[in-house]
Amino acid sequence: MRICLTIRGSGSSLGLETNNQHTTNWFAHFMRYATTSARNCNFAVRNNCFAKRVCVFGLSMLFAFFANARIFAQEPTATSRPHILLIMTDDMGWMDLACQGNPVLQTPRLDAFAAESVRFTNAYAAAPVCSPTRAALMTGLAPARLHITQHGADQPSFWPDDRAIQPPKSEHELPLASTTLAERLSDAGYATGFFGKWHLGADKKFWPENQGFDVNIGGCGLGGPPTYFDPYRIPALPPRKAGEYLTDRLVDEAIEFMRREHDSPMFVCLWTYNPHYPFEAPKEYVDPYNGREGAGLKNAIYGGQITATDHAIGRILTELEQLKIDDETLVIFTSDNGGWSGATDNRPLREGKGYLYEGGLRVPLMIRWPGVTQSGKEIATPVVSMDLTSTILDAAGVQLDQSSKPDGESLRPLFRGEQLAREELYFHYPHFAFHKANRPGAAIRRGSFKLIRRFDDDSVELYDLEDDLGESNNLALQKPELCRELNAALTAWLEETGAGIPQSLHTPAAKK
Ligand SMILES: [Ca+2]
Repeated sequence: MRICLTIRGSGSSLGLETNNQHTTNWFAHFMRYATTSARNCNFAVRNNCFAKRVCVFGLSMLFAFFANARIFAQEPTATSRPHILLIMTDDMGWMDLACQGNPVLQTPRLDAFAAESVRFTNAYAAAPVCSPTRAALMTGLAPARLHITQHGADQPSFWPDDRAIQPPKSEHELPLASTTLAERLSDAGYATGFFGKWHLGADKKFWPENQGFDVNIGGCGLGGPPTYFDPYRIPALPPRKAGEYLTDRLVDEAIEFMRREHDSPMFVCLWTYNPHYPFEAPKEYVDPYNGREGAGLKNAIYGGQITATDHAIGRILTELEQLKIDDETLVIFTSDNGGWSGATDNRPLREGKGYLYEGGLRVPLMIRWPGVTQSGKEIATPVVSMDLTSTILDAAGVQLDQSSKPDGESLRPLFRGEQLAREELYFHYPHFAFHKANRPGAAIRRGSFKLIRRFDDDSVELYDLEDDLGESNNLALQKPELCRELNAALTAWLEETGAGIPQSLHTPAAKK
């Protein structure tokens, strides 16, 4: 009989070969003890995997000597499964962190995390508004394919009276028939916990506990919290302590889950309500920003929300260290769409939430995957929310069947210095946002070029983001051939995904 035990985080395994079942059972018990002892040892460099391996190997050899069995060592395997901590903020803009270049906002914990991570400089949300990105990340499928393309239920109050087109119907509930990331990881043996904003169905039957999560704290149909202070009036979050701040509470709950479950693989989704409207933050976080409004800060309370969020996320990252699982946890940090221009300064990007310009789509993304990512590295390859789904499944060793056809790719090749297979990213937002100021459209990015098509008049805009990050110089007239090529690719993608397209209201029938 041959058994082997993996030292999580190091990716290494030690094993034993014997014909004696009794010896095998004792070895399993012994190795669990040895591994725990090694993890708890106070090495000079606590996360020194080599030291852990030496310690476990020494103890194992001792056992083998007495048990008269043969010990073997195994090289790191692709089946080592990390814990997964997926943090997604709500409406945090691309420029809303100091490490992203914001000159005012104080985000020391996320800046430190960025320094230990790979930072993606061309990361995109699947959509410029909430729910579609959430659905995309949870399924690995593009919002256009899911027909979940609007922030919650679309409604007449979002439609300008003088509109030339009528937006298509958008689903706003993630169907129970969808196979979610949580369901796939749960099937693979992960404990699954959801903490925060869900926004994928008002009816309880669509909430996280019915979409693959063992635990749901705060996830419901709400797109924003009625208030950030307890009592929150959030259906899936009972009051606890009057005046407590929402993000602190969610992190407390996530930490409690981690303390309980970390002996086996965990999938922890912390999807903060912050820094989405309403503007509310503890005074101690707001005070440093009072009077500092200007470039990089429109609103002192919003600044307080960002720093409060940074502080809370810092606590969960510290907890990984205290549980001694930071070197065996894949941590991903991102946002669900660009910053809302009413709250934050997205410059140098154009516009914000609800637009297909970079301000609406581009988001922070940092990934720390011990043994896989290099600290402090930056990657400029354009990536999108669905890639995170594929990356997580890759890390967990979950194989997708052919029928799943994910719209993302695992980012692991990029960490090895290789390229992704695809050449384009596509976006589809055929709606008017809550602010009604955008034009419904779709977009394609290939290389440094981005083409946006407007559904109201079928016009296109073309930008070279390498030279023109602010999308101020429309090259459509100068590069008609490239426009035709990108527009044709966009048409083919919209057809392939079965995307819902707005209808013209200027037909003879409609004019009557
Ligand atoms: Ca959002």
